[in-house]
This record gives sequence, structure tokens and C-alpha cells, in this order.
Amino acid sequence: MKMINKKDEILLNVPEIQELMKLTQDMWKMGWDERNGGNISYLLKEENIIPYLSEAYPKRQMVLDFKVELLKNQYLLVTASGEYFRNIIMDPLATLGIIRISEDGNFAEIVWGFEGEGKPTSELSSHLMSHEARLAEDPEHRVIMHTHATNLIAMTFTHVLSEKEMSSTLWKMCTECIVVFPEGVGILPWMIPGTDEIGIETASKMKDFRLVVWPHHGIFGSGATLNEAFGLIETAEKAAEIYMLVKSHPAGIMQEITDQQLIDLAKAFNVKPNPLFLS
Ligand code: 2HA
Ligand code: ZN
Repeated sequence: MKMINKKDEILLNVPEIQELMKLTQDMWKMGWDERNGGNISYLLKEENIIPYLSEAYPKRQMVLDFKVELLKNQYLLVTASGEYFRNIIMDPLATLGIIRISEDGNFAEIVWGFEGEGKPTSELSSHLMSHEARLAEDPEHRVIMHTHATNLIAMTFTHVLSEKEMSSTLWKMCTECIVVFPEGVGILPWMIPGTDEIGIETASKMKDFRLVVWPHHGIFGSGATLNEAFGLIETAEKAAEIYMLVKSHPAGIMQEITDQQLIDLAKAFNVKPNPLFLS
């Protein structure tokens, strides 16, 4: 573990970084982020961090295989590749880092953290491309979060992999689901993780959905804050947990929320459910 100097200490006390350190510990305790599972990236407010970055930065430059036009000159707090969420709270300088996207959008410069030759998450393509997709939809967008939420993964084995059917099932498992994610969930086919290809497909779904399921792997969530992205995933995961519980119960499902009740609910809470997903 590296000694923490004064500038690092101030930076580590920036609220966004503190929140991420606490949240990743909570996520590990939920059993979603075994070993090095899961990764998060967070678009930072420049004014909170620039004064504390050393003049010696950038430490290293990474060439991106793709251009990220919308993120140029932006700073992102990112979890490190191969590191464990469990350890972030104990060793943030090795398990987290800040990257700055270059002026031309072709490079990522490591400007803080990733001590000991660490580097950003293996899912950096999915993160950067998804940030661009969400920013195009919502200027307040800031967080992309990937985690191995247990019951959502389980559900991808026992439920048909259709966005319409899966969204509708999740909505029906907890009354508040349709209010929290009225657009439903996007689903990719099974793909190799850590590639630009899965990044392109994830980002393409992120145009329409804030939640994207990776079958037999996990989920991507997005939001304006860590709280929001986490809350979205937490709500979908809770619905998936109830689905797995009722599905494995010998009594089976004896009654459920009807499509009409979903429509009434959405109206009462003033949200527009995805019209393609309601019968
Ligand atoms: O960070 O979760 O998808 C490890 C992973 C890869
Ligand atoms: Zn993963």
C-alpha cells in the first residue's frame, strides 16, 4: 500500500471519491462483486479535482481504439482493472484512478491513482461509449456502473431473453419497478466481455435504456449520480430476486400485477412506460 501524501488525502476526501469508496464496499457486501467483478466510471466535476492533481501528471497515456468525441477534456474516476471492489476502501490509490480524455478524443491520460502500473477497467470501451450514448440523451448523465447482480444473472437462465418479456416480468415483480425504469431493460446477446464490440452494442442499447443486461454475466446501469445508477440496478435486482423466489416456489405464481394495473400505476406516477413492452 502506498503512503498517502497531502494532495492525495485532499483528493480522497472529494465527496464523489468518498461516495464511490463506500458504495463499492456495499456492493461487494451484497455479493454482486466477487473477486474483480464489477467496474464503475464517474464523470467528475473538473473544479473539484484539478487543484489537487500533481504537476507531474499525466503519468501515462493510453491510446483508445475508438474516438470519444463527447468526452474530450473530461475527467473520469474509474475503478482499476483486475482489482477487487472489496479492497477499494482499504487501498484507493491502487484500485481507483482518474483519467482525462485528450483534446482530440483519441487518448486517455492517467492523471491520478492506478498506482503500481495499474490501469482502468477492462470494460473501459463499454464505459466510455455508454457515457457518450447517455450524454446524448441526458446532459445531467455522469455514472456508468457494471456489476454481477446475482438474481439478474440467474434470471437470464430461466427467463426468455426478450426485452419486452423480461421488462414486463420485472415490472410485475414489485409495484414500484415501472416507476423506476419505465423504459424497461435492454438485453444484449451473450458476448465476450472486455471488447470494443460489446462496448458498441452496450452503448447502442444505452440510447434507449438506462439498464442493459449482459446474459449470464451481469448488468450495466447509468445515472446522473452514483445513487441513481445504483438505485436502478438495486431495484431491478430486487425484482429479479422475487422472480427467482416465486419461480422456484412449488405453488407457482397464483396472481400478479396486470398490464392494466401497470398502465394505471404509470399514470398515477406520471411516467411513460415503454409502449412496445405493454400488451
Ligand atoms: O471487472 O466485471 O466484466 C471485471 C468484470 C468484467
Ligand atoms: Zn463483469
